[in-house]
Amino acid sequence: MKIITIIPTYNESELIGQLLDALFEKTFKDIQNHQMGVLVVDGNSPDGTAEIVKTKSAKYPNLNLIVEKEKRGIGAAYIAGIKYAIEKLRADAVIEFDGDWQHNPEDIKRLVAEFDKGYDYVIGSRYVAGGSIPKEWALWRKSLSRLGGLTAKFVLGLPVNDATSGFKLSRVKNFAERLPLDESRILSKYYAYKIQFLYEMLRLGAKTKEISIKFLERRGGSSKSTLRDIFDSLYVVLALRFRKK
Ligand SMILES: Nc1nc2c(ncn2[C@@H]2O[C@H](COP(=O)(O)OP(=O)(O)OP(=O)(O)O)[C@@H](O)[C@H]2O)c(=O)[nH]1
Ligand SMILES: [Mg+2]
Repeated sequence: MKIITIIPTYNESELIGQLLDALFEKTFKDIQNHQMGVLVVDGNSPDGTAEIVKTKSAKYPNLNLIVEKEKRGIGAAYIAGIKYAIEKLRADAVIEFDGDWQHNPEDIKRLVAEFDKGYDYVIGSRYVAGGSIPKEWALWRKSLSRLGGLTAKFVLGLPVNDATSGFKLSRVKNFAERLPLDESRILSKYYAYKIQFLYEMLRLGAKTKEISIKFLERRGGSSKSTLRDIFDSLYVVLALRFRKK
């Protein structure tokens, strides 16, 4: 099968090169039974992220790049990426993956192993036994992360422990291809699209598995998450809760 890891980037020039090397030269070499590729969706970073990816693509033929006109939000970047992976790259599964090393490339093997067992949706979860969030995070950040996920879980009745994880694998056939991959149909162009997509995947009946991940501290560069993401997440949870079915 063809599995595409989608990495949205905005000003990740410090980190993207070594991340692509780790994926292509280490992780993917251990996955023999699938064709592994990467799609970077860059928000026209002024720091030269896309140029680094272009240079790497000469070395890695399964590395693809989309450069957006401008930074439009991580949700907008992912819908463009998922659509491209399905329509142009003919992916059988897509993996959502951050470009700042907060996700461990080696964990991709564990997600793929669950896909091989027949799961449609594999969630890298920070809040199951063996999972963790960065110990360096301030208490307010730890609390917000936990509280946000729990609010989504209980208000929407989601049977998962980490409703806002950014690291997951989705089967395309019958599932990712049926997501609202259109900017007019997503409730948020920012981080909160994750809650909507989780909700939709479960509604589609995806056979779901959560596996533990250690969510690491950013290795460099700077965070793009803002206070707006908190209100936006609350809006998405309520909009889904009160939406006419
Ligand atoms: N193309 C694109 N990529 C984005 C955008 N916003 C964030 N990203 C990328 O999406 C990934 C996750 O964003 P982060 O800023 O790390 O968000 P976060 O992990 O919630 O926050 P930190 O824990 O502080 O890193 C990173 O690779 C970012 O570069 C955007 O608007 N457009
Ligand atoms: Mg991050």
